[in-house]
Amino acid sequence: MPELLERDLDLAVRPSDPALNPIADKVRAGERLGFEEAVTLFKSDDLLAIGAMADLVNRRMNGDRVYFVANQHINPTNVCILNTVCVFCSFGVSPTHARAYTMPLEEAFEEAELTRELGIREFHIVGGLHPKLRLEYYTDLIRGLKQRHPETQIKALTAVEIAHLARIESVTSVEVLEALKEAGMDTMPGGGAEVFSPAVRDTIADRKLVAEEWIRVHREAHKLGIPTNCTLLYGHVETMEDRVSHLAMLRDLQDETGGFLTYIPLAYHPEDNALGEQLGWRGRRTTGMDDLKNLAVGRLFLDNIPHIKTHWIMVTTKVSQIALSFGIDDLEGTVVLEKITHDAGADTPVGLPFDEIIHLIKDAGKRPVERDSLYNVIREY
Ligand code: V47
Repeated sequence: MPELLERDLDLAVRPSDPALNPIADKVRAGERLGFEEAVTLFKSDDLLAIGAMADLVNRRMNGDRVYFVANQHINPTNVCILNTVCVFCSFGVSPTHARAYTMPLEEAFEEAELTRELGIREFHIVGGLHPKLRLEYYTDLIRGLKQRHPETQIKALTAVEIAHLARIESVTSVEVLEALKEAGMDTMPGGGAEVFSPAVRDTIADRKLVAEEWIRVHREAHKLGIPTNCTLLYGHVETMEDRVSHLAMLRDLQDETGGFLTYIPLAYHPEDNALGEQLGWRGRRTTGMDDLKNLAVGRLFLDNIPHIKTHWIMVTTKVSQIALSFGIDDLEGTVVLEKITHDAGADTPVGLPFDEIIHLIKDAGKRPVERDSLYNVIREY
């Protein structure tokens, strides 16, 4: 099998961009890529060579398996004290905004109840930084969901939300994580990372949790035995160097803790947010080329993170399906009702039927594997 893979790579990769030749040699040899090499990949237009290299690395790690989870996104509130700070976000609003909502616990339980017959395995819970919702609201939410759906795992709250709760409760982030874990939180999502570069953060999310703090909260979670995900928000003002510095910080933490399950590049959507207006980018989304490149370079650079996920909500189901031949082994799940990207103009569906996910994966020549939040296999198709 490995021999066949090497031969496949030789057939598939004759980089037309000569700058990629030394990188292809390192990929063949299974060597770690450096900062400059990743920048070269981002700057190259030789998408097929980049994709073939990422495909080789992925097949070495995951064979032809493509993971997916039957999940449901629940966003308990869109009220966010950072609503004027995160200029890229269309979801968060002030408490007095006409669109502001905060779910009473019963409403969140009812939303979860609507999908009972769908076999949901993961609730993905994130929301705004509400000035008044206390830690107890979240522990009651998690405990209540676990009682009602003991078979469903809970992926909840970004590092930014954890740090916010620690601040309003005057406790440490470790204490918040411990309380959430005790209530039944299984894993943490990767949101809130955006781009770690201080210059970019100053422009798109001034005064939001800084990079080192985001990393610290994930380190703490990993040490408490809570696996987490990680993300990069690309396609706005960041440079290729900013992207790679960000990935390098994620790779360093993974070397230290091994606690990241998957990396998800997130494609910036410019509608209905101040950044999109400022850049004059209304209607100008990331392109398929950049979407596939971010996914493939993620696979090539993050050699210690076991899975790379394509978020079809942001890049469309068609790009996500093609990504399965560009190094990607995880397709975002059923989702049911997505709000954050749709508030920013996404024209993808808000959720996907289970069968359609299986169809997309099979039609890409891959093996669909239904997983839980921790990548335990539930069923192969
Ligand atoms: O943190 C906000 C991003 C994130 C926009 O861990 C935007 O499995 C694009 O993190 N355009 C939340 N992106 C989503 C997220 C996520 C999604 C799927 C799976 C997982 C996981 C995590 O969405 C935010 C922010 O980075 N976001 N506004 C926008 N206009």
